Amino acid sequence: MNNHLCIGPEVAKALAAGKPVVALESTIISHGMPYPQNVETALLVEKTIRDNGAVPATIAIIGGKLKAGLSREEIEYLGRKGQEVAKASRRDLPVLVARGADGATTVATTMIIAAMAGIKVFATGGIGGVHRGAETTMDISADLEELSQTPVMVVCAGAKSILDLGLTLEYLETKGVPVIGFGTDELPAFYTRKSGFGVDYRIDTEKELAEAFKAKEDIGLKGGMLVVNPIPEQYSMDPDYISQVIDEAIKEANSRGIKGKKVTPFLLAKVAEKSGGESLASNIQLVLNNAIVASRTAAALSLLK
Ligand code: PSU
Ligand code: MN
Repeated sequence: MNNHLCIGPEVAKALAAGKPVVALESTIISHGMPYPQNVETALLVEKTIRDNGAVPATIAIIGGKLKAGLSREEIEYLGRKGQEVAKASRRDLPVLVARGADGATTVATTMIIAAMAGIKVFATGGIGGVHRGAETTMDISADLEELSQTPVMVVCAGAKSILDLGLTLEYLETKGVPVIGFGTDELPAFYTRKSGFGVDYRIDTEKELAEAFKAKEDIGLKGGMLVVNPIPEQYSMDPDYISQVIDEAIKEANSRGIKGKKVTPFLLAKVAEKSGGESLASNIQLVLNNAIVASRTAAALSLLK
């Protein structure tokens, strides 16, 4: 297809055989969690996907190649280098590829590379969105634009309230992105199962998720689909506690004048630092939970020919 794309052998084999494949992002590895939990989690997510009948394709840019399916060594490399690896969203692709550089792919870039490779389902933790105060900063994640144009289903645990969740939903509505609650009528807020905001549709089975995605493809509608899957009850956090931590992190970002692509990693790191191990443990569990739903959905989709 293009000589910049490099599909790992296990992924290529699964795709050729029409077997289920689930894409995974790498910003969560390099910028979303500390080492070594980032590497351990990335490998555990891959294992969970295999245990649920699909093949994992962790996506990243390595030496300028758009990789779909990383080796254990490559995951270890990205995890160890952490923030030194450039966070790569859509606008970063041309220069990183031309320079033969490395990049940790965000939701947007992971969707782009997944679609190039022919992967339809992608599991992650949280997506980017419309930031609080975006009416003056215009800080709106490229993830939302990507969801409106690239045909990949993204399974996440909603969005953290480092974002303005109401405005994020409005933006997705404008862009025509279906927001589907998996077993819920409410948008989950990453660490908590509830946010007070409703979703467009509630779907209770992976088979029905697959049917909705297939219908979108059949009618030739461009763009993706956002599935929001609440964190399992036993790992969810106290809403008042986490919202206080997030408010403090945002105040600190504002007072330090953090801007552009640094905003989200700064807030994620601050929240993790302030809430310690508890939020990291929740974060890991919700990603695993999303990997299970994504694997089963990819499996259901592979049967709908
Ligand atoms: N939100 C999270 N965890 C993450 C991210 C967002 O709760 O790891 C990462 C994802 O890779 C997402 C990116 O695509 O941050 C969004 O960055 P920005 O807001 O700069 O578009
Ligand atoms: Mn931004």
